[in-house]
Amino acid sequence: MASILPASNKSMRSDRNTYIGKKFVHVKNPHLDSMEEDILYHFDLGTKTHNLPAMFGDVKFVCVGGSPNRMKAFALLMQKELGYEECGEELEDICAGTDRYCMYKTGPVLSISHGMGVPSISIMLHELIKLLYHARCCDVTIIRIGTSGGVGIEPGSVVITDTAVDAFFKPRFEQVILDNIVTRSTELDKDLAEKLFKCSKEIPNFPALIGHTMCTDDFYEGQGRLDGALCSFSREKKLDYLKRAYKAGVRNIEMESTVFAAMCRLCGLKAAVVCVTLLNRFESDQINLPHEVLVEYQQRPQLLISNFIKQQLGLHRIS
Ligand code: R2B
Ligand code: URA
Repeated sequence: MASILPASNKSMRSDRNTYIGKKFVHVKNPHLDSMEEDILYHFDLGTKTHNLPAMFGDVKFVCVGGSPNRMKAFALLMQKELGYEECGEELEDICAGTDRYCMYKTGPVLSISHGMGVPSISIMLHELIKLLYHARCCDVTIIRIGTSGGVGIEPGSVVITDTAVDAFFKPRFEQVILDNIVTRSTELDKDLAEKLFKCSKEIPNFPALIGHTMCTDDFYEGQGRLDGALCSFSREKKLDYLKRAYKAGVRNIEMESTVFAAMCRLCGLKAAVVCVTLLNRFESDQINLPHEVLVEYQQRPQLLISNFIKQQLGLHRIS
């Protein structure tokens, strides 16, 4: 597939994916170059049917989150905050041709849903990274905004992840490829996490902290819950596990951060994870917040990221 880097001008490149100081989103798949067309099946987009550079070439921020409604709400918020609403611009789901994921674009900000769990976000990320690559995007920041269970912290706290860890508290993502296990690093961009934390301090009464986020493959037994259809351990064993997680630096638990960190890191995207906690897992397993409280909590990561994006675009106003 065509490269935009002039082959002759090697002096301007510091490595294959950087050109005149710009960091391009890249793929690590030699087979893609020999494909005539790339169909991004779960987005209902493709390189022959859509002009991806024209549609997405200006994207600088990508926000992803589990629920389609929440990602639409985030897109509406960005539309308002970036002044696109006043221009009368309609918000349309770019992936309307499929009901797997939703996608909205407001100027340089893309908002996409990813569903629940590693397999769902992983499929979305493969296609998103290829989309950004085909569109020749550079200097892209990607942020997962979501919900989580807190470990030893007040419900409603927003955790900015420094490192995503697996259920053994290790900073790794294990991908089964053919019949091998390939282990990938889950380190996130520390500078971005610090910038987000600094930004959170500018919002009045905004409870935020930096900590490790544990990613599991299940919401119930996989997160040490006693209230699933199956449970094979005692309350004592559950509490012992959560205490060890806390001691290892874990402050919240969710279901996508390790694969998100691993894939974005390998493909040149600056990545962050920002999740609100809906409960303190030392206290309960069930989420029993009143609806209005749940809605307000879920808006917290959105508020932080919209302020951060405005700040980065030089439109800073805390709201
Ligand atoms: C957080 O919340 C979802 C489970 O309720 C899951 O997608 C996650 O990571
Ligand atoms: N999401 C999770 O994965 N776990 C929780 O406890 C709450 C939300």
